[in-house]
Order: sequence, then C-alpha cells, then structure tokens
Amino acid sequence: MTHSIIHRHPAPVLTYKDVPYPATLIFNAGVTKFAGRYVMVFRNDYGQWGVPKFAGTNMGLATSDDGIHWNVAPKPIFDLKTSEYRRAYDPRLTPIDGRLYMCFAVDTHHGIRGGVAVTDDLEHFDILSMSAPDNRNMVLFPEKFGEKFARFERPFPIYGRGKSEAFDIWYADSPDAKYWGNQQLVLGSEQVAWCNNKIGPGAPPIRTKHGWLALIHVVDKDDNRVLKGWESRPWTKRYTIGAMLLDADEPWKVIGLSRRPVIEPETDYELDGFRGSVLFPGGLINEGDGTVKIYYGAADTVEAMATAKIDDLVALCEPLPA
Ligand code: BMA
Repeated sequence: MTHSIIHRHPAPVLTYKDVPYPATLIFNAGVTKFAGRYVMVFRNDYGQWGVPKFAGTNMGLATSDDGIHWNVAPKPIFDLKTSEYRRAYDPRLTPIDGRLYMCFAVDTHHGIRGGVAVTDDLEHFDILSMSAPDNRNMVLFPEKFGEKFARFERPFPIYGRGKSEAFDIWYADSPDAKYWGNQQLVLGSEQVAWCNNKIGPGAPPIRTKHGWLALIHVVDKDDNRVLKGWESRPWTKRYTIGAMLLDADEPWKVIGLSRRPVIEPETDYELDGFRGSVLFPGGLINEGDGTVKIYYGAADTVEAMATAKIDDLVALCEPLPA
C-alpha cells in the first residue's frame, strides 16, 4: 500500500492529450526547476492507442509555473536516430552550476547505452558521454564532490549475477561529465526487502540535513500474476517507488532505505495502460517549504505527480540490516 505520507495529485499531470504532435505514451519524464520555472522533458512513444507496436520514440519539452499545469513546446526537442542509435528515452534532468544536464538511455544496435548531455536553452544539446553497453538509468547529483560530477548508474550484468535481472545501483564520478570512473556499488537488489528482480536509480537526489534523499524504482515479478496492459505476452513485473538516504559527503554509502514501497500502483492510471502497475520516478523537487514534488511515469502511459514532506520521507529510511 502506498504510504500515508504521500499525497497524489488527483489526475496525471501530462498525457498525450496535452501534446500538439503525434504522441501516445507520455511518461518517465525528467523534471526539475531551471531558470525560474519548472521544466519537464518527457518520453513520447508514438503510435496507435491500444496497439503495442510504436512508430517511434522522441522526447518533448513542457514548462510550468506551478509544477501542475504544463505548456508543451510545439515540437519534440530531442530525437536520436542514426544508423546505430535506434532511440533515446527516459530523460533525467539536473541543473549543475547554472547549466542543465540531461541523462538518457539509448537503444543501439549493439546494446543499451547511457548518455549525458548538457544544454543551456533546451534546444541545443551537447552530448558529453555515452556509456558502454549495457547501462542506463543514469542520474546526476546536483552538486559536485571535490570538483567531480557524480552519478548513479545501473549496469545490467546478465552473466555475473547468478540469476537473470538481479540488477543493482552503482555510483561513478567524473572530472568533466565525459570520462566516468571510480565505480562503486551503492545498493544491491537483494538488499531491498520487497524486490525479487531489479532495482534502479530514479529521480536525481536532493540534499537534506540528514544526507542525500533519492527515490529508486524497485521491480517485483510474479509469473502467476498477470498485470493489465496492451502487450500480447503477459506483463508480470510491478514497478514500485522506494526511498533511500545517502551519506552527505560519501554519497555511495546508503544510510537508510525504506522497508516497503513508498508509492505502489493503485489508481486506475497506475494500474492500467501500455504496461500496467509500472511506476517510474524521474523528478524529485525540493519546494523549499519542507515538501517535495515527486514526478513519476505511470503504467508507461502518463506522467503523474505526488507530494510529500521531506522529513516524512527521510523518516521512512531505516538503517540497512548488518
Ligand atoms: C524498463 C524501461 C522503462 C520502462 C520499464 C517498464 O526496462 O524500458 O523505460 O518504464 O521497463 O516497461
């Protein structure tokens, strides 16, 4: 059950109906505050409603004064299609030193890669780095640590983990957001009480007086439980949202983790869509009044929002068992 500290906005904040170009699935957005307004870059898989085959994927821009009502720019702002790159998706936004950095996943003909780009105007993007496959779900910290950029990432070690899809959250740092190294394990999927599959980073972390607060996605799979969705093969993975607290100075060290999901799929728009019961957090905005806005993709179909008090989220993060 979703924790009582969470207050959902009564309806999704963005759907295909708000988008002035071909759009079907509007989800897994990166959301932040940049240059005095709320900024959202969303993933758009376009095709026919109800049909699980899509014509393409691009990323669109929406801006807002209140984080609830959004204006969508007239054209998509990011589309990576080359002879090698099939598509870019799942953007995450982090302002650092006055510039806006965007992490994203790229499906290529030789595996899935994580990209990092920077922009000043949300029109021109300079791609700084592309990881080796298979890796994605990168999110940058909003501050540097000793002059170094820091990020979470989520490699998918299919041979080395002893079972399929036991994927974990990792840390890396970089002097320039181009060359990444110093990788360290942050959290193993086996450390999350309600996970029997994979975990991954979600929204970029925010600083609190107790350490860095981050939201993660956590997957549980049950092949005897067929979830709602458009796909012809049964969809059996549930994606929930967990909370994690990290050391303020050594942010690869977990100092607290929620014992159960903070948000789990319950409303119609979370339970039903292209892939029902998928919640994917991509934005955590500190409102400066002790509360946060949490943005998450719901059912791989719409973008939803909830609010919570920072202290309540932090209080859910209990020390990991020794
Ligand atoms: C993951 C990613 C996400 C998506 C999720 C559920 O592997 O592709 O973008 O939300 O699956 O379909």
